[in-house]
Amino acid sequence: MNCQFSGSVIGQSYYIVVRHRNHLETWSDSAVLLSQNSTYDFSTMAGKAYGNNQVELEPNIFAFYCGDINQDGVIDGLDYNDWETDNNNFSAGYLATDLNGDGIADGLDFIYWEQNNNGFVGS
Ligand SMILES: [Ca+2]
Ligand SMILES: [Ca+2]
Repeated sequence: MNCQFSGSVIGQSYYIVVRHRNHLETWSDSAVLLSQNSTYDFSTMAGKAYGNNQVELEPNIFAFYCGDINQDGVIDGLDYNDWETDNNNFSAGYLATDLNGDGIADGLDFIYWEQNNNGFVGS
């Protein structure tokens, strides 16, 4: 993802916050000094996120936790309820319950929710 900043934010430090329709809100580990061409890569280590709150997908490749379908900061049974409704209705499209991004809410998404629910993951 690329973001462009200009004006008074240049030369100032800010936390970077990423919000996604079905992932946990994730903050940078520390404030980042913004310049004309700043970069920040969360994926290089868990510690790039505040509280090391990322999952290691492959050796040394990290990502945000998915499954916070209702965007309340935790992955729990309330998210399951939303997934179950869409799953039972064979819902398809751009859905928060589509955790693997294939356009369908189904059992493949449940696998991601279950893993992060069982890990008591929250922001
Ligand atoms: Ca939630
Ligand atoms: Ca899916």
